[in-house]
Amino acid sequence: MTRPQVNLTGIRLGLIDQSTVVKVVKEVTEEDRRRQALLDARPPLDTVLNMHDFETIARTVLPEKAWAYYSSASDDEITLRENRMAYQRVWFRPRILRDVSSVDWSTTILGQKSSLPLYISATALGKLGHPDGELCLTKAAANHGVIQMIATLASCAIDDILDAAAPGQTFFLQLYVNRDREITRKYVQHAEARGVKGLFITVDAPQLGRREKDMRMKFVGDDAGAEVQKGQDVKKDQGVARAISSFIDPSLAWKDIPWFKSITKMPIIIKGIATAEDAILAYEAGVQGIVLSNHGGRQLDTARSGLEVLVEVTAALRRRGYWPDPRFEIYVDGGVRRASDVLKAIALGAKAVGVGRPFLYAFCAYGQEGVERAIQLFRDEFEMNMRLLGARTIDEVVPDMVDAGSLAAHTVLTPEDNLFNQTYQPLSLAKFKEA
Ligand code: 173
Repeated sequence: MTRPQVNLTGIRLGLIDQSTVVKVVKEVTEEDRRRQALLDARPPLDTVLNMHDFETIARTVLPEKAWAYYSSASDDEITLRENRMAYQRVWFRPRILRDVSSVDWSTTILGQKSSLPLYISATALGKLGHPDGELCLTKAAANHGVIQMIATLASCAIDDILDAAAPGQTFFLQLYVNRDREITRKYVQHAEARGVKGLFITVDAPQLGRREKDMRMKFVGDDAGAEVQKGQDVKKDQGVARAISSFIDPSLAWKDIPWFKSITKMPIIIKGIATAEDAILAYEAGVQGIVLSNHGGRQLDTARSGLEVLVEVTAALRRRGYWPDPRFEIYVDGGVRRASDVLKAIALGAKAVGVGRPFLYAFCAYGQEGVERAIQLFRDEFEMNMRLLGARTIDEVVPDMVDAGSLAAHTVLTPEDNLFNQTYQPLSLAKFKEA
């Protein structure tokens, strides 16, 4: 079959005649054998009980380079860990005797149905961890009514992802803005024409954070790179991420927002807001939403957690009379591992949360089935936690159900999160050359 090829640009690059494609048979290496043995020894999927399990299994079975890229965060990885800790500083105030025999945790995100109050957030380079890459997410999301945000730097081409979709399946697009705006325009318009329902413009990466775990693994080129960068010359000595990020435009500014509105009718969401000041500017710019995010701790280290920023943002928007406003949705991402985390964010005003690494690790460890299991585990946790919280619907998850009084106090001691501490891999220091 001949099929059109599309890259970052969304431009059709021409047709490939499959009869001209030379098949290369790869030799099975010692490393391949070692990895296969690890894959064979994975815990049975029904013994995987939470997102931390997926993370630790992924860490064991992934090639070192892939693990380093996915798990790394910037500088001392303080924000990476704070994203998790912030959830521990919010406590529930559950209500009782409310007849919780039936509970419903479905919602809408940008007017689109979602079976859970979360979406699969964008993560790059899925094929470093699984041969099917992001398609594992697509197929699992289709079976469970979950929305997938497609990453600009996905290993799979956007059209391959959309071609694999079930009828009516919902997608959002995460966008890195190219220095060449014509490329961005075509990419965005192509996504819209193919039915993508929301444009999440990433604004927290004018330069990529230094991720030392990743940088210690020199980028050795293979075929799992981002589809969008195929055929381009990339810098290979600074880790995977830096190697492929040079096209991102650091000159992006508020003045560019009207241009995005002029090229698409998709709702526009600004991803990477970290202060009330910028949330106000976003509202005034007339976009449909914001993601309070520090990019999974991968950009400015010691930036605050999205959850903490959420409290500041809703208060500031409310003071101005901007919020609540059904035309402006607020999302949070970073550090979410449990349905209870999601419910805390919702109680504090989030419409939904983004979950990135946990789904990535689920497919690195078990492919599509792993993602389906991860979604099922979230469902089970929603059912239990909503009953115990006394909320029958997502609308009943209200601010009075949480005590966030300690959230901004960064020194409060809480019981340790043992599962997270076991999966978290401390940074390593410089190594001497072998004698
Ligand atoms: O977090 C990332 O790794 C990321 O978003 C990215 C950005 C540019 C190139 C590669 C990855």
